Amino acid sequence: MRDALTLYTHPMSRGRIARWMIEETGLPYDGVILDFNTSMKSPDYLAINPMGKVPALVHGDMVITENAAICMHLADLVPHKHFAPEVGSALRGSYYRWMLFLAGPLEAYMTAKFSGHFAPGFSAGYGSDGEVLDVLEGAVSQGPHIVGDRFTTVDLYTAAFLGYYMRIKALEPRPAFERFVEIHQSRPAAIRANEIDNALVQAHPHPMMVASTSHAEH
Ligand SMILES: N[C@@H](CCC(=O)N[C@@H](CS)C(=O)NCC(=O)O)C(=O)O
Repeated sequence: MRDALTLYTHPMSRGRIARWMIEETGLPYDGVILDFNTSMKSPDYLAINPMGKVPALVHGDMVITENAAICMHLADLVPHKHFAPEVGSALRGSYYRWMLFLAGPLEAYMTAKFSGHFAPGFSAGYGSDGEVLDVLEGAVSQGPHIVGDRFTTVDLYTAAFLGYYMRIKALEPRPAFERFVEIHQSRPAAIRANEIDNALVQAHPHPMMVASTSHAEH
């Protein structure tokens, strides 16, 4: 029997990215909802993720944190679904490139933008003047898939990431971003994941947000 999978998340968090991915795999899993500032900072959870953040995935007795790592790991568990290009192929290199581009420069840029404090473009991975967004816009404008000609975890992570930041109004919508999100968020697993989290929002409100929309999250 496969080692058990447990997803620790909150319905108004970036844990929605991991939820969508785990729903894509079709693998059975347990979802554990943690609340901000309370159970997310409990000794029991800090023993799992010392950052006290969601999402985290426990697979057997192994902990995986960081959305990008969780998504790539889940893709590897279902190789027949081809969510990740073959190891060693050129496409695999491109897959790593974009996953890490989002997890690194783009996430750092969004955090800097939110706080209003940007590092000098010369040393910051995200460059200057929103270059990182222009580059991503170029990537999502080329077609429905960023890597190769089929849906991969890069498409999921990008669509979930852009959708998340546009919904919380931290990112100004661009037509190319909206189009890309719309294409991929109509996948049955994305719809299912949203329904699961939407149903949990009322019981697990975000301390800093009013849960008003069907896609509310933080
Ligand atoms: N880079 C992380 C970000 C995780 C993160 O910051 N999660 C936020 C929610 S969106 C969180 O758990 N915040 C609670 C806290 O820091 O107390 C990832 O992509 O998994």
